[in-house]
Amino acid sequence: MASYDRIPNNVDLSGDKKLVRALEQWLPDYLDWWHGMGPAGFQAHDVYLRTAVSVDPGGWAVYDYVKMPRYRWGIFLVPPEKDRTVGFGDHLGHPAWQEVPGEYRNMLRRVIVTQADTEPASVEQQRSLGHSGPSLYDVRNLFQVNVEEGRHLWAMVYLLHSFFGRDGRDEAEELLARHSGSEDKPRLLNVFNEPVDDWLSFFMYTTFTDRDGKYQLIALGESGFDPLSRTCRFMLTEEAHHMFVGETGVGRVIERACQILSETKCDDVRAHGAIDLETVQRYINMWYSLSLDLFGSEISTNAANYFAAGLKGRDHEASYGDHVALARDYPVWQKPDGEWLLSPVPIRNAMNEVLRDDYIKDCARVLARWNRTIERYGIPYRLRLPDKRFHRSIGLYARHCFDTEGRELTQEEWERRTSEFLPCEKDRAYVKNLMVPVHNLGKIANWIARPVKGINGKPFEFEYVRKEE
Ligand code: BYC
Ligand code: FE
Ligand code: FE
Repeated sequence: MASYDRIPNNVDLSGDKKLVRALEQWLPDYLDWWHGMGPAGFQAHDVYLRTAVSVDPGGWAVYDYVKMPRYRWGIFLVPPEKDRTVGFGDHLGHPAWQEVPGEYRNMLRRVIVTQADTEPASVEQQRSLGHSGPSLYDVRNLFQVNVEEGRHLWAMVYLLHSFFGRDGRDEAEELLARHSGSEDKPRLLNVFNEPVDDWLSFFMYTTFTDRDGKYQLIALGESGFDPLSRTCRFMLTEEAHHMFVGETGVGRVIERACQILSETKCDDVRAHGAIDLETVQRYINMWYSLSLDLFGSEISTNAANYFAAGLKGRDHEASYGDHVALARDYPVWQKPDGEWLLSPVPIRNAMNEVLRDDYIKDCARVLARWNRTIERYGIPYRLRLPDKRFHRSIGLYARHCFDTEGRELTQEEWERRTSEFLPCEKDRAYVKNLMVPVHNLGKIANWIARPVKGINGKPFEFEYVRKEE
């Protein structure tokens, strides 16, 4: 495959002068954004990073020290499938589109822009965390996630530049102009405007919010617009690492609490400088519920239109018997006459809920693994996922209050009991207080257990991040 050095790729960039020109114009703006909004204070450090260099299953990545602004952000799509067809919706069985179908141009642009917007948003949200990393290993993982989210932005900008002409170039600029938490130009989806300013939040975010990314990418990986599908399927290979960082990060916080509980026979974990399981539960409640909002409304004509058009499918669409999905209903909690009931909704309109339910099952598997750690220490505490109606701000439940069991509360009860469910000021202050950097070789903060192994066969003691000579 032809290569073009400045931007590693498998899309024959060197043969497409117009696209190269568009990307080269965008590149300096991207770098300005990365310097201004990317990881603060570590831009000149050497970081032991993996870089995507191809799409071969066994060898897509190389590991080496890199200064982040010089990371080689590449454009990779999984190889095309011969004679691929649209797998669902009204165009089932038609050849997959290699160009944007005119009638769906706006819809597609909107989905791609929404996906794209989350990638730089996450980098902005996490930009200050390097200063308080619990170990060099963790700081390296943070930066790995950050550069890959940067690459995911490249992946979407490639689609905008290649297939949407002038509009696409304007959208690509806007992606660098909106900022997480900004008053006048915020990011598009709510969670991406929340601060992520402590490491427990970072690990929750990479567990729950990146996992929404996984499910949205799976759904877009089914797309009948082939370049989008192929781009998203390659992004998923990187997403696995982000969720590894989250799940093992929270897992090590839990492990540390358990070590203290069993070594000291004292149930005041905070007295020993670690994070108690009750606080972990409240952080789960918060980040899980915020991430559930990212699937959109339970009943959505947008979702029905995306499905009908063949643009956004279900998780493993091929595993379903019926890809037209016109004849079935899907149960959704509704309150038709004063009582919450699972009521049927035509399944196309419930596609957001279908995907959300698959996500919920995946999250439940993560919690089961965390609980196994607690069980191993013989501690009777168990972590749980709250009900899906708890603490929602998008969709049918947004105007109601629920406890974590899904019992409806009055506004007054909710206000009185919030600190039972969600991290309160005291929790946040406590966690924040623990966030002091431990950047000496082989050392780790007291509130988190060591990882079982290092990166790419290196030991935990490896110098994953080092200052320029
Ligand atoms: N916040 O029919 P509805 C990732 C809006 S994460 C604010 O419910 P739809 C990553 C909606 O735009 C994956 N607004 O929604 C993770 C609409 O607005 P308009 C990102 C929201 O369109 C970590 C209105 O409410 N990828 O990759 O079916 C680190 C009613 O719309 C929200 C995608 O999201 C919200 N949460 O579904 C880095 C995939 N939810 O039209 C990266 C692309 C809804 O009234 N996006 N609204 O102005 C989509 O497929 C859909 O846009 C959504 C929403 C699933 C997000
Ligand atoms: Fe991403
Ligand atoms: Fe991610």
